[in-house]
Amino acid sequence: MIEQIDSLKGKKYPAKKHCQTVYKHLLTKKSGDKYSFFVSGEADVLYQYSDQARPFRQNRYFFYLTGCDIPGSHVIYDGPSDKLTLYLPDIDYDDVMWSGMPLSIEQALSEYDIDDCKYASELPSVLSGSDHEIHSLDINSTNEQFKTLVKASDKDFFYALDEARLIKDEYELELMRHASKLTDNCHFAVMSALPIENKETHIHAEFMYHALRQGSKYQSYDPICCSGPNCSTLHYVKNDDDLSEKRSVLIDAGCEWSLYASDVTRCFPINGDWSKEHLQIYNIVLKMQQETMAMIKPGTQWEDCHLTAHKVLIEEFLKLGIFKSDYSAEEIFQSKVSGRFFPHGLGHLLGMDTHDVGGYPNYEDKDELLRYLRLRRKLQPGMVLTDEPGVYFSPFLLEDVLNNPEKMKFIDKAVLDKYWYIGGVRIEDDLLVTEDGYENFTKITSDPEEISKIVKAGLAKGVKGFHNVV
Ligand SMILES: [Mn+2]
Repeated sequence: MIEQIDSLKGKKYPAKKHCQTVYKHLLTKKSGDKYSFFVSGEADVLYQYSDQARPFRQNRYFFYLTGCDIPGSHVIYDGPSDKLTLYLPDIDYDDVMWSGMPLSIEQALSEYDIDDCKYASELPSVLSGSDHEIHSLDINSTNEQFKTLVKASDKDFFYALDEARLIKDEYELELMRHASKLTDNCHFAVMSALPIENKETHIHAEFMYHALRQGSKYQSYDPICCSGPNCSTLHYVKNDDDLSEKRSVLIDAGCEWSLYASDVTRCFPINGDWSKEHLQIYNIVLKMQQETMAMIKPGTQWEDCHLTAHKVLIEEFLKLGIFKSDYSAEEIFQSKVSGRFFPHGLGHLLGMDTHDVGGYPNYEDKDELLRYLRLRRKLQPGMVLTDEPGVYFSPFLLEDVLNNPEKMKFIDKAVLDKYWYIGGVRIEDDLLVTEDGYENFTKITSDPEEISKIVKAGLAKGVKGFHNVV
């Protein structure tokens, strides 16, 4: 069931419209005009040798077509008759004692934006009685029993689903704005709670506590909570080191709301005072973000934004002296050496998946600056994406540069050595592409002075200012 928020009261998740949009995209790829689709949701799965279920995560394609997160459900959309039918799992009377009564057919019809609702036991006769092709996702344990009745793994069907999910409607955007708002509050809480945080684990706990209190039971992804040199590991999730002695903190975490994601990164100095080098790097990343955000509007090729971020990094590294001024910005850009300091993409699509569908990345790209960019297309109104430049000082990533005279000639090692302790800085906001620019969902400040004030105000409260000390 979708948790209600005020702006969506009385409205249903627009499943029917989603089916129609998918069907429209499918027909652009097919010569015929009579198709259906059949998609199975996830089922409850127990851990091996245990009676405990794995955390339930609904199949995103299924949810997109139904708005339903009941385990063991299926859906059929019949294109020619424009009819959407939800199939609920047959009632397991043994389970009612433990789990209570499941949603009834009548309740499902009033809750979801569907034309009809039946039980799954009717599926074999419905599927075998169809006179046209029925597309499905890949065959797995959820739809294995129907595999002879459907056409699975059709690339045109996946294309249609992904193109539909690419452009968010107003209902989806409200869910995402809400997820972002909760995430803002969590980041603010973490920045304010330094008196009780002396391990990375405490940062993680502080974020999760405020997420759950606000009703977000699931995170969009495992929070990345790191400090000092650990910040150079892009997807650091150990989150168990001491904060003491380290001066920089990076937290990349986002709440989920009704399956829709947010994805936000903020950095701050642990005592509220930016060190000289930390602030220098922070301001470079902020400039990379500001200059690329200013380019966001319909028609912009995302690769251009990504490469602009690299150019800002190079100009600023030349000013700091990390890159030697014997070489031009263009020579350094062509050498690709900036990719060792900013190895990931500038941003990715965001939706039900944190790295959402429709970006068509090319992980085989020969250009190492573009290889990990998860969004390789022009921006369109209704796309939601992250803008998340970063600068890292990773011994692992820089090892082959340090040992390669052709690349090392651009770098002044003595200057570089002053920055290792920071680990890395990333700033990440969630943005909607609008008709004439963008809307930034992320409101938690990224201004270094304001961040410093928030951290210091928290520190001034002292440990006694917090109730949740363990
Ligand atoms: Mn991200």
